Amino acid sequence: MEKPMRRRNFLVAAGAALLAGCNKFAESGPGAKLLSAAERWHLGAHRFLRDREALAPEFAPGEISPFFRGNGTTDPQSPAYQAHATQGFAEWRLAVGGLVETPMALSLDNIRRLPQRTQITRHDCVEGWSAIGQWTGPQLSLLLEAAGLRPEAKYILFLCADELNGDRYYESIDLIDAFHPQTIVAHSLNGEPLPIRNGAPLRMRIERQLGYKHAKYLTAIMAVASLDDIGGGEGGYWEDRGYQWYAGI
Ligand SMILES: Nc1nc2c(c(=O)[nH]1)N[C@H]1C(S)=C(S)[C@@H](COP(=O)(O)O)O[C@H]1N2
Ligand SMILES: [Mo]
Repeated sequence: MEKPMRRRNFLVAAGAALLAGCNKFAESGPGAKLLSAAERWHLGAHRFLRDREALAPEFAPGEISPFFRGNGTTDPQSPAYQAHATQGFAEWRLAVGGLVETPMALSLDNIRRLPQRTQITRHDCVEGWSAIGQWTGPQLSLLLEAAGLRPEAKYILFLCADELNGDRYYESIDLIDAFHPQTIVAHSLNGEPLPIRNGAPLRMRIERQLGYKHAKYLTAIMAVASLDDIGGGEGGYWEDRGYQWYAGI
């Protein structure tokens, strides 16, 4: 299982071993050059991870937008989704599967009983609007740890209940974002169950990335080794239409 922490520890250990082992060698001319290259590599890798792990800004309750608009799908039309909505999503299940040791199917109740994180963040859509909302749900890392990622897992795929222009919406992220503390499976917006407009009953919050990464109407979380054979192969509904896969902000 490759978690950012472990990976960072590995980098730190590898860097330290390199530096310790190279000390003598470093006294000579070409050694010094090698060492400084290794040192630069180590610092660069460390800086990269520190940046990817940084938190998105969080806001005060008074800054919450009075209305959090909906975008893209705002009312999935499939009979199955409509039936779930009529039942207040009592039968909704979130599958956690793919390259995991223990596949799971979680009810909303299961999800609400896990340790929760609440965060007030700003959502930025590429279409040129932003909104601040308070989101609550378990960290994705918790679900992935419970399911147990297999070593081949490289990406986390999010499957959704809605179609846009005849294609199923989906998204994906790497393991650094998957284990980021602000990456949560949200069931509430501003202290209330998610409105249908904003992704009921579950949607992702991936706070270091743009709005289209935040999959709504979430039905499954899958660990995969490659994105090539999924959808159009680019890792997401909008990515298949030319958007960047890594939409960092
Ligand atoms: N399933 C699904 N997720 C989705 C979309 C969508 O159409 N379907 N639109 C995306 C886009 S472009 C944005 S900006 C946000 C909008 O979230 P909101 O409806 O809560 O404002 O959801 C994202 N996630
Ligand atoms: Mo968006």
